[in-house]
Parts: sequence; structure tokens; C-alpha cells
Amino acid sequence: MEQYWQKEIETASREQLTAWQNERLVNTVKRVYENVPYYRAQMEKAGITPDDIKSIDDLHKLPFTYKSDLRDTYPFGLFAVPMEQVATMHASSGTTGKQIVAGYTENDLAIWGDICARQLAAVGCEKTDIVHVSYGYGLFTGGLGLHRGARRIGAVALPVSSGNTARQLTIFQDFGSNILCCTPSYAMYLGESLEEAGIPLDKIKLKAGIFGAEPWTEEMRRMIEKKLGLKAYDIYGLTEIMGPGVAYECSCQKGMHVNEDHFIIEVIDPDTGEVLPKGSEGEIVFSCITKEAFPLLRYRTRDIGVVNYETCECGRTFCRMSKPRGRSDDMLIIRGVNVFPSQIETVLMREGHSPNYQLVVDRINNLDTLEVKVEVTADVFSDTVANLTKAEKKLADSIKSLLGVAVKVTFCAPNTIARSTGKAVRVIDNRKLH
Ligand code: DLL
Repeated sequence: MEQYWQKEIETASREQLTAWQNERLVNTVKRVYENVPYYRAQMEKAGITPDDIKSIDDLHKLPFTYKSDLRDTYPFGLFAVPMEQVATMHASSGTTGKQIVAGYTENDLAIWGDICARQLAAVGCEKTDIVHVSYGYGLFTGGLGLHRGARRIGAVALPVSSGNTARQLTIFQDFGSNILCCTPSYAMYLGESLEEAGIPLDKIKLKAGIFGAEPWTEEMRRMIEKKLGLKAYDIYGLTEIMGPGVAYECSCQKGMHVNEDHFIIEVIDPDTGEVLPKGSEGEIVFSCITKEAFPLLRYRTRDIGVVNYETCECGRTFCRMSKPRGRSDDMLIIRGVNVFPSQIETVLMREGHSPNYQLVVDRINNLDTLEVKVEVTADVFSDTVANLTKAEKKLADSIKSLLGVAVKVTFCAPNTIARSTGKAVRVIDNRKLH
């Protein structure tokens, strides 16, 4: 039977959800206009006042918030409450420029706990379960976010944090962890490590996993499920909006339910900024409508996805967002062709290759090159050079036929590509160094 944390909200009618969104959006716009000089200036520039925002139909009138706005106001310039009301902060380092700092009031933390509890309930978490949290604790939102969710439910929140893989395996066995929370790449690494240590699955009690914070494919999901003997769920979120739990997967696993009572999702054309018709793929934009300390409006996530408004069989009425294909800024442009690392991952897994891969991009004689390094088993690696070359070519052909871009495939010996305990580094772009 489907389990909910706040059933009345999670299954509320569309009319009710819209009514909440209308009221909460209007209030948030007023609040930021009054309390955040930067927002007031942006709205003045756009020629609007809070009176122009009467319902979610007026949302498109508000200016977008970009990551660059967060840098311009670093560190606390977009906070909408005085510091004495801020209970904690998190930050994401990002790959370029200054880190992003998010503030939370006590009330924000309670809501964050609830939305993570919704995810935990959806995977069947009970009070008696041990929730093994291997996302990093600290300024990263993953560890403490899921920790709060587990506490909200009343389950055991086990703050293992990431790293020290051998110890993680010992804890699985000795403590009987039931639900694992970590990045999908770390889940894969934990699965491989279990195998290498010769620990059979009947020695551990994991039943579900909550994996997110980076793109991963359905193929990877199946592999993790097999290696760890659990059901793997996807969870989405970002520091700027809250952290994990902005959207969560139910047992149907056909998209992640967006917590629409707290966040409004839009899909826009990343080039023109225009809101796209329902069902189109585009850049995902979020507005926070209940956050007190750091309520971003129309924040450009750069994540590319699709939103589905059909009712889900689980009974939840929140719309569902697809797995983001990746961030528009992770997208590689190789000789004019757009390539997402996740597309390459799909080909690798479909053809039975290992999920341990890395993409190396370079520019040689003014021409982009893409090398796909992928680990193979010791058996394959010790095969004849002729056979290896043939197999590399076969994989390169498959990638070319699917993505339309010629790549060089290089097979690597087992355990030569660095494993990640947090977010995996999938791409090394040497072009940036030139
Ligand atoms: O990664 C928050 C989080 C922690 C989500 C734990 C899920 C679990 P940031 O470090 O700010 O926050 O990174 C946010 O990660 O814009 C996406 O590009 C990517 N991302 C997050 N979840 C997923 C997912 C956390 N399920 C950025 N699938 C986002 C694909 C994801 N990409």
C-alpha cells in the first residue's frame, strides 16, 4: 500500500493546489519586495509592483533570478529576514565562481524536514527503520536534509556521511541499515565494494535507496538495484531552492513529484525565456512560495527536463518532473553536436559496459575531440590487442549512431577511474585550459 507523509496535501485537488499557490505567491512577492532591496530594484526595472501579481497567472511578469544574481549579492544579499531569524545556512561550491549561500529559518527547516519525510514515506520508511545517510554532512544539503526527513518520520537517522567505504559496509552488516541515501555513483561504488569484499546480499538488510544530486540513467538504476538488493528511488533538489526533496519519486517511478505546495515549477525556452506549453522539454525554473529566509523567485536552474501533469497511479496529485537530462551547462558541444554525459552513459550500460567512465574533451588543431574512457573487467582487458581494438570500435560506432558524433573509446583496466563518494566527475574538459 502506498505510504504518504502528509496525505491530504500530497493528494489535494488541483483547485486546492492552485489556491495555495496563488495565495502563497502573492505573499512571497510582497515580502521580498519589502525586505530585499535587490528584488525591489529588479521589479522596478521590470516596471512592476507587488500589485501586479494577483495569481500564478501573473508569474511570467516577474523577472528571472540567475545564478549571477546570487553572486552579485553574495553572501546574504537575497536573505529576506534579519539574521536573528536565520537558524542555519548551507552552501554549494559550484564549479565556477563564488559559492551559493542559502539561509533557513526554523520554519524553513521544518518544511524541509517534511518534504524529505514525504520521500522517505514514499519508499516505505517506518519508524523502526535505520536510515543510513551517506550523503556528505556539512554545508552540502544532502546529508542534513535527509537526516531531518528521517527524524521527522521518527526513523533512526544514521549520520554516516560519505567516504570510508569499508566502514560503510561494516555498518550495513552490523547495524542492519534499511534505507540508504547517497549519490547514485556512490551507491554503485558501495555495490562494487560489497562484491569485492565477498559479502553476500543476505548479510545486509537494505530495502530501499534514495539516490540523487547528479544525473543517472534507468540502466544505472537497474544495476544498483541488483548490486545492493534494494529498490532505488530518485530524488531531486538544489541548494538554491531548498536542497534534496524539491521533487521525489513514488513507487510508480514515472517521474518525480514536485512539492507544489512549496514550489512552483515552470518550463521555459532557455534561449528566449518564454514559458513553454505543458509537456515540452526545456529549462526548469522554480519559485519558492513558503520559504522565509531565502525565497528565490523564478530561479533559472539550467536543468533540462519535462513536466507531466497527468494524475499518477500512486494517488499523488503533484505534477511530475522527468529525470533532468543534465544541466544545460553540463552539456558538451562537440563539433556542433549537443551531447549530455547521461546519453553516453545510456549507451555504455545498454551494451553491457561498466558505469565507471569518464569523458575527456579536448581541442586539437581547432577540432573538438571526445574520448570515452571506460573500465572493463580484468578478463576483457587481458584479451588480445586486436580484440580490444575491435570492441572499442564497436562501442564507438554505437555512440556515433545514437548521438551523431565520432568519439574515441579507450578501455581501461579495472579500478583505474577514480570512484566518487559524492558527485561523480564525469567530464574533463581540457578545452577550458587553453
Ligand atoms: O545536489 C541537492 C541534493 C542532495 C539533491 C541530495 C538530491 C539528493 P546542489 O549541490 O546544489 O544540490 O546541486 C543541484 O544537482 O541543479 C541538478 O543539476 C543536480 N541534481 C540534483 N538532483 C538530481 C537528480 C543537491 N535526481 C544540482 N537527477 C541540480 C539529476 C540532479 N540531477
